[in-house]
Amino acid sequence: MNVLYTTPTMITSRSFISQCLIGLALLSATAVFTQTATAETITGQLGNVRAEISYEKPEEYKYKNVRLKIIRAGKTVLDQKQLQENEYDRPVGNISGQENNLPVRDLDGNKEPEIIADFFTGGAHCCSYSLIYRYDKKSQKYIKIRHEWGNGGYRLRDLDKDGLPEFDSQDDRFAYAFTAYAASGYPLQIWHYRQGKMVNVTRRYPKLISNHASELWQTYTQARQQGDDGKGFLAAYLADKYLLGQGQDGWGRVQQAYKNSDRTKFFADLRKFLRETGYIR
Ligand SMILES: [Ca+2]
Ligand SMILES: [Ca+2]
Repeated sequence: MNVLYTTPTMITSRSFISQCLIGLALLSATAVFTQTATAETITGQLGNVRAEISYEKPEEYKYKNVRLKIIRAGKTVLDQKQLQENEYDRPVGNISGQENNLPVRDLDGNKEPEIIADFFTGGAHCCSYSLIYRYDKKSQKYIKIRHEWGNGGYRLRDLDKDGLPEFDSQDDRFAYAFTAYAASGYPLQIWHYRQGKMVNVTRRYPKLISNHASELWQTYTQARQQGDDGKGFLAAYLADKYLLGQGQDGWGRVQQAYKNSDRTKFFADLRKFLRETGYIR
């Protein structure tokens, strides 16, 4: 498949996926030789909170004895066996590949670190997800949520410079929506974590959305030059434009650009899809 169609965001997730496909055994996790030669751990720490995911290397794609431990000031407060929800799910450390460590970060600014355990479910593309653990002071236990990233992933970046990381991602619902995977485009999607929940805060970043929309338009142009109809990129571009409150302007450009014979159906499908996905409100 043609990968020249990728936007910078997609390249990030692609490289993550290829990394997974090349073989998770190559993940630069720390080898621990205490129990068996195949046991590995991924660790992370912030302040006195330390988290460890341990597992045994894949055998017929199954990761064995996948276990998460969270240790506070030397005391183990969580020790969860078979942490992943499916026996084929593989721990990937930091999904973005920026670090090899398990992310232990204060995501919401309450001075208490959260733990992000990322998994990849296998398959050609799909899927990755995060289990995010926060400490509940009342019960003195960790409570987790699961967030799906689909074919892509995320990068932890402090986009608004407030000292707390955002999850810089893309809307995976656009995968295969109008075209093949390789020619799919994705609107920008930014999440943050507050009070134990993931919140979609994309609309708070108009400048980033605007840049993203321009990149999608460029990718659309390149796709057209290479013989693709570019529908996947036009769809994502229009979604970005709706996020900016520029839906009408976006439609104008899309309708001017797309002249293929299925245009009436494409525009109707696109409008319906953008309604269903919440871009058209
Ligand atoms: Ca926190
Ligand atoms: Ca921030």
